Amino acid sequence: MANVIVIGAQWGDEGKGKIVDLLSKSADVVVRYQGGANAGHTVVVRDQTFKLHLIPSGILYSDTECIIGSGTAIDPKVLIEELDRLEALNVSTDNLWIAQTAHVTMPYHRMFDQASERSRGNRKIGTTGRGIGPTYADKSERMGIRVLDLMDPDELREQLRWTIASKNVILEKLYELPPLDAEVTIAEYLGYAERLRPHVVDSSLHIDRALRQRRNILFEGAQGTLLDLDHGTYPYVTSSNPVAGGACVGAGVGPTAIDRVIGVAKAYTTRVGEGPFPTELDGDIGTALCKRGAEFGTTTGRRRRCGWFDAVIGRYAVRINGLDCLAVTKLDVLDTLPEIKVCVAYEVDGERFTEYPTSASRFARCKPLYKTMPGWQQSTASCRTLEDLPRQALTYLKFLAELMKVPIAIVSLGASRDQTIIVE
Ligand code: 2SA
Ligand code: MG
Repeated sequence: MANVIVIGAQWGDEGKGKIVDLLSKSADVVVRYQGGANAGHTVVVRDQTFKLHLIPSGILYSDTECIIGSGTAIDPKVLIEELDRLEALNVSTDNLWIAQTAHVTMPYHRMFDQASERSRGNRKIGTTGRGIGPTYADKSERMGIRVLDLMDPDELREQLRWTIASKNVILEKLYELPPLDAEVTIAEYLGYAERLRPHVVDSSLHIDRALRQRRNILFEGAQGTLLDLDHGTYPYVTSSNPVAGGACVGAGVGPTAIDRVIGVAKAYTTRVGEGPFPTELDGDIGTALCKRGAEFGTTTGRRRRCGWFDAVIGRYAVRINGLDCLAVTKLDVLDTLPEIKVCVAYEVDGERFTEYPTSASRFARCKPLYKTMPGWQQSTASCRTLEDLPRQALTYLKFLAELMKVPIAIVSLGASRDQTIIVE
């Protein structure tokens, strides 16, 4: 197993949660390295389904340590709700650690996120409204509240009095919203601090000890490559770095610590929020994929846009993340289709090209060029080896691997742990 990064190779929701869950069995430590309460995956614990936003799903294995790393944006309220839920189900949270250098999402971040989206009109990003962008903006602006500030009552009071006074000007003057009461917010967050205090650590030191003990570490990305702040479809991106390189920064480890990078991609493509999406399907097939794939946001319940597999962005994800291999998920969602298309190149202004264009406006004008393949029109849900797959399904997978020039290591055919093919 060694030290592995798991990233999303598309626009998020690739099914990383399931792959991380599978790999967590052999991991000693699972580290979330970016993002915040915008992420979401559904887990089933003792017949109860619920949603995790911040806590790695490794928490369900009693021996696995889980770390919410330095590069994350932590909403204490959401985190405490998750802790309470887990504890109510007798899942121990003793092994959960929170980086003291992670940034804290405050009420004004959520208010700014939502107000800014409203004021953007048709230029809105389609954010989750969880305050992610403003939290990272304050981090860059060097006026963020970090977990270690939250743990120091005097420091927190001083910082928040000053910060809220300046945020209130924007709330009132720019967004015509009521100001926040600094003392009320301070009291609320001091309460959260006491609940979280036992979990707060120097996370990079914690991870370094695990590295020296040669324990297996899994770095879990949230969102996906095309939502990366630097390498995604800017400005329609999130405000952190989901790409593999983000794992080193967000966890506080050097690149030499990493042994393997696994990209997770759906057998088709989805995107939630605004922004260009060349292979999007507006008609019946898109609706069918959405229905069969239950494509609704875990955090917001928004309908995800659906489309064909895009090998151009797939190749881009291989390049940006240095992928060693791929996990292809939700292959079973394609089971009923008579034919399946794969985007192999784009066309813009009559010109064909095979690399992802870095200009957003050019990307928005890309027309997908497809190769059409026959469907298999039978259920793959119970396949457990590549040999069990219908011939057309195997051909489809081989074609994806060939286009992206990476081997496929895992194929997922349903939500449950056993609906998986591990390629030897
Ligand atoms: P934000 O809230 O500032 O990060 O939004 C910026 C863009 O990033 C997208 N984004 C996501 N895309 C897919 N899945 C995400 N998590 C939830 C889920 C989303 C949900 O697992 O389903 O419930 O709606 C996620 N988080 C952020 C977002 O759509 C914007 O395009
Ligand atoms: Mg998700």
